[in-house]
Amino acid sequence: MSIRPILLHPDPRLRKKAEPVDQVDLSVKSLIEDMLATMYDAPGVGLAAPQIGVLSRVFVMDAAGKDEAPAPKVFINPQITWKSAEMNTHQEGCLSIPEQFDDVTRPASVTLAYLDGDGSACEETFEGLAATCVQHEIDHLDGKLFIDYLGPVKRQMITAKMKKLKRERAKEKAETKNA
Ligand code: GNR
Ligand code: NI
Repeated sequence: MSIRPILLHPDPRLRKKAEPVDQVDLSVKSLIEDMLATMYDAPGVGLAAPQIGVLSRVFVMDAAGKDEAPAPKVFINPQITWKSAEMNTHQEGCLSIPEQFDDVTRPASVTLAYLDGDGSACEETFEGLAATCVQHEIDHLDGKLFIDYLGPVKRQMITAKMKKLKRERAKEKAETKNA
């Protein structure tokens, strides 16, 4: 089990469509272990495989509250089979776009068909933060980021900030190596 580096926007791997998983084998189970460890370490409410550079249709989520027991959930090949007409606006953030938050409006409730970590077929309806999160994660599997829902000015501002952050991180890394 290992904590993997999370890719930061802009990165071409965050813009690709991920491929379906054809078999929930040991390599997929190992990927899931790494994704859960990486999500809890970050910490985040969810993490999609493309965020660690793996272009497979897998995401993990734990939407339990602070005072609740951990509730790790695994989603393989998720598909939205129903969306509520009712919409909900939630402030979103993303581990690939650190420290940037903005409101996104999405269906308030969605039903997903997916395989769980054992490869069993499941169908489940989500609401509240979990509904927002599963839609945010499925977007990652399609190369989409929450900033794509914002206007072009906000999106470009955030992208410019991220480019600067990435330059600073690269510089710090070079300095520690040369120290
Ligand atoms: O940790 C996360 N919190 C969050 C808050 C509101 C809406 C979506 C999310 S997902 C995010 C982790 C992440 O980037 N997942 O891809
Ligand atoms: Ni994200």
